[in-house]
Amino acid sequence: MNNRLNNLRKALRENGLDSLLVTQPENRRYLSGFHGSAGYLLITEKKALLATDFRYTEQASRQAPDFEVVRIKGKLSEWFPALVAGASVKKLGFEAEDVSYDAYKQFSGILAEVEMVPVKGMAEKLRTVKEPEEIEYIEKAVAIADAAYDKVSSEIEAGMTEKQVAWEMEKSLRENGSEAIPFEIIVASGPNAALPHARPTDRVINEGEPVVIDMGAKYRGYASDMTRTICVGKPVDKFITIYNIVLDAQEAAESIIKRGMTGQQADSAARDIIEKAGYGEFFGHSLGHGVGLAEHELPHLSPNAEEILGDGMVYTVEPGIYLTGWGGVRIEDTAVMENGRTRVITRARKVRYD
Ligand SMILES: [Mn+2]
Repeated sequence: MNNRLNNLRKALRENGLDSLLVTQPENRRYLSGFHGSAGYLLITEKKALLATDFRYTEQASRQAPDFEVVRIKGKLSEWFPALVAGASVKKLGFEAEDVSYDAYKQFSGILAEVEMVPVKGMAEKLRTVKEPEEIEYIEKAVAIADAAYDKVSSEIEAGMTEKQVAWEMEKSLRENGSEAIPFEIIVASGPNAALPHARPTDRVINEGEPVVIDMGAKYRGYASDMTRTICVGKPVDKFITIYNIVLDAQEAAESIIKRGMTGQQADSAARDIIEKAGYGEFFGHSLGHGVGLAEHELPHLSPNAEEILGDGMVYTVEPGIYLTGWGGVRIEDTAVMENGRTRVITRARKVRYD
């Protein structure tokens, strides 16, 4: 935990700041250990303060031993100036992507001698490289989703609705130990499968058509993310053709993506195959994203991502092809970079057609 604070202080120095106000929930948890849903971290070279209200002060003291817990009450204008003044802050970074315009006005209007400096991605970048314990938690979240998927997918029949399948998956995630549902489960059948982020509907699943199922579990705060595309009954030829292109692209990417590549190069590893097969324009999203305390985080594996991939990063590999009016195929694994290579964590059943 101390290591995380040290790394953040190093980033502050590199950015010419003497302090950071952390408001983003996952960053707050990552840096302090505090799980509560409300609170502010004020981190300086010497101090680590966690300001939270009555509901959370006891929890904060237990979960964030490296932080001094400050109980706050009432309006921001009543407690924020004292908090900042007590920490002898001059150049205070704030998380520009998290602080609302209204909150910013309140923060910046309070103390004339404190300069508020917007920062982007400072704690997020630290979160990109996982510690062994974090990888363990993600592996557990992956295993929970794998078990739920393997059980429920074997019970899917024509005539069930998307919503019914999604609910069975949700129950099974919980039964297998998921502490929350990190994002709404996608079950998209037939033409609905052409929408990458479809919501489950009352549509009845028919034989021969694609069914995209995208789901994840949560364990000790860490998420997993996976997608499988299946077909009830005998698939039409078109399904097999599209499916095999997507699977080839995914397997190629999983063997090609290595330490030192940019997110863009990683993305190309799959995109090149889909483009060569003539479906490039139907793969309209990026190949993958980081997974951790948030189900979508850094790094990006996308056509314009310049960040370099390295050991300890956890990311999804999820190529897809979407054809309006027909449907779509997406196959997604969660993976970790280890010893310079991509190690796939997801083990949920994956259909293969020869
Ligand atoms: Mn994903």
